[in-house]
Amino acid sequence: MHKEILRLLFQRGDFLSGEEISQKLGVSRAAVWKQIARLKEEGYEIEAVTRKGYRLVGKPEGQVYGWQLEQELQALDSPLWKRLVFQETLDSTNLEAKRQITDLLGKGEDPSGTVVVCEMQTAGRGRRGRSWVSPEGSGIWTSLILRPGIAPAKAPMLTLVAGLAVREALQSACSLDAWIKWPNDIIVGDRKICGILTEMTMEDLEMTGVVIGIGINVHHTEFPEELRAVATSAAMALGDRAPAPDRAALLMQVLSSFEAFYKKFLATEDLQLLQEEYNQHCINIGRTVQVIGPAETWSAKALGIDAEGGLILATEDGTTRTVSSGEVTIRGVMGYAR
Ligand code: BT5
Repeated sequence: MHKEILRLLFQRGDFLSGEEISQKLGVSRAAVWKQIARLKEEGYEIEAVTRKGYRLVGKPEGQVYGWQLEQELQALDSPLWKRLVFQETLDSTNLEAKRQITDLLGKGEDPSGTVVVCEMQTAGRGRRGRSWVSPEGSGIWTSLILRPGIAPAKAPMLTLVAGLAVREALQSACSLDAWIKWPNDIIVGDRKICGILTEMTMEDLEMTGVVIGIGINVHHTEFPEELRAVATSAAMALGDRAPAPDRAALLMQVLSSFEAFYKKFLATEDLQLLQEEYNQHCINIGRTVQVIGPAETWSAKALGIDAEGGLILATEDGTTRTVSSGEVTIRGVMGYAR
């Protein structure tokens, strides 16, 4: 029952009388009082004022993250993002998104516009079987479900659309000087703050859905040894300058930025209208990069992306070559990105 009281207090956002709570839940005022005491013991700060009632003033962030997301998604009132699936723990939000697609299509419902979010992933995934470190409460672990009605070969371009959205959101929500590292990383300083993994679901050679997985490090103050040199979080990058952003607010910013870029993508079904903006914010452009292919590693200068999201490179022998994201990995010559 104490969680019910918490939900009521959270939804009200102001004072709620003991009388009203007891009526809503069909319990005595004394029972309400007892549960309020229990919530306080669990770390919730609840103000109690005679004749006004109770008000939630402070909360352990993680515990109300799901409700907050639900409310803020409603407030966003977006024609694109319509449904939230929140779970404390998931293997991977991308896997859950794929399960949602199968389940909902099986019931004749449309899964597009679903936003899957969790507090913690036990099997967070990167590309090519790599793993994504996603501890509890530290980041935004989310997967967006879309059914754009495009050819499957065009779906990887949505990684770049999402990259633009995350970069813009980090800049506008917390003034972080964020850059895109082609094709799927967001970088602050020379370190990775976000990774994006786009996957498709297929049935009988038809694409039934696209899942855009986004992991943003927000509250981390440290990383496992193997990531220390390459990873950062909003909290670490901001340091004493500002508090880390509220995860729900940052995610809403990502969703609304995505919506605007996605509209432009759908207008041409490629990146023509986004190419220029992408190149402006892509850290690799104008720099020499190491291109790591399956058989060889070579250096080239990155000139920009083409309308399909491929990276156009000026090679050392003076020719121009375009590589696709499925084909190569790139690194800076000095460090991870630069
Ligand atoms: C990515 O792969 O960068 C895509 C990561 C996508 C994660 C999201 S979280 C929500 C959704 N659900 C999922 O299961 N996945 C998505 P890739 O480019 O392959 O980079 C993976 C590499 O990044 C790893 O091999 C590590 O070196 C590094 N890495 C792992 N966890 C990290 C973290 N939290 N922060 C920065 N780097 C990390």
